[in-house]
Amino acid sequence: MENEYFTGKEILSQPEVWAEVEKEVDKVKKNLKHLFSSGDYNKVIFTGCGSSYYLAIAAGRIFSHLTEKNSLALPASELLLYPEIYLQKDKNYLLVPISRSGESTETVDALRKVKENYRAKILGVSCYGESTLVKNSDVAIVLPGAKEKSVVMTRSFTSMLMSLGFTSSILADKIKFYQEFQKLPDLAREVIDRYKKFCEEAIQTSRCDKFVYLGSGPLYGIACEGSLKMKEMANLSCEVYHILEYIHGPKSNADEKTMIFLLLPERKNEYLIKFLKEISSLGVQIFIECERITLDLKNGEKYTLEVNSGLSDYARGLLYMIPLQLVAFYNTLKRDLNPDKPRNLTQVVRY
Ligand code: F1P
Repeated sequence: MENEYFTGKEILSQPEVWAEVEKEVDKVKKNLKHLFSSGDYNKVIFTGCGSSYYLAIAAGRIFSHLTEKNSLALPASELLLYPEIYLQKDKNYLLVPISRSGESTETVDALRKVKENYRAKILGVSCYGESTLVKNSDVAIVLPGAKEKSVVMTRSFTSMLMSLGFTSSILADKIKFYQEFQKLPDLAREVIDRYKKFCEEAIQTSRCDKFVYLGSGPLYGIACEGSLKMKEMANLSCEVYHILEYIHGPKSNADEKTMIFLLLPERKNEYLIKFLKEISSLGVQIFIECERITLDLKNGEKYTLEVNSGLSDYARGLLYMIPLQLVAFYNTLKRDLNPDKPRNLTQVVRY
């Protein structure tokens, strides 16, 4: 069934496509190191639109943790509408514009404007080597193997994020993290083999029509992207929050038709344990993604997906992404919609 749609094939192709990412990063490794060491950057700004903005959020958090450098993730439109909030004339910036097409209007315009008006170097990330974004970058990571026929981004999102995971590990000189990203293609295969059917059944058996995505730290961008897949393909309204924010108001909307995707970090944290107890009492269905469920977290949750990866939260988020893409895909089919033909959307948004 997945193979009848470009989107399905592209989701399932991720293990093979991810396996090529390291080589593409390797091609520009020297240039990346030079770009990073040659500028005394006050701030690194990750930017993009839509999925690529959510990617910027996830990548920025990985980058800051690994390199211990300041970073900021912004929708490209913020740099066009309010540059004065984020940029100063006497500071040095490394701008990291991210775009599958390399042609989204705000991303390309923001890149040009920042370059013209501020002291900035550009590290572009795209799937298209001939794109405007790549042509205007000082150094670019290009992932042609992650291009897609589908309108919605799946493997391009994960592959570009992975390339920035490798990049952050290289710039921080942290081999342990580099090795974590190397393990991802094989682990992705295992997650798909173990959980494809599980995701399909979770959607088939549920009566939920409200979807909430909760993730913190490096997993927040992943939660945002999970919710965007459900919106774009299945045309459902979704909410997304940093985990504990959910109890500060949004929980008032929770009922038996609410499914909460909880992207658990691997840290034993008293707040998370209390949180899980509280949401378990709301009558919602909980879909947990975690490294391995610990006893005190077994609280009557309905679906528990353990990736069992041995990775830190920073690399593991990529494994959490695949099931979120799958549940959105299956819910689209359940609603008799075509995942390859999302309403009102085109592959590239230009205006
Ligand atoms: C980003 C984007 C996607 C969206 C749609 C249109 O494009 O807005 O998030 O799903 O496909 O394009 P890009 O800048 O990464 O090419």
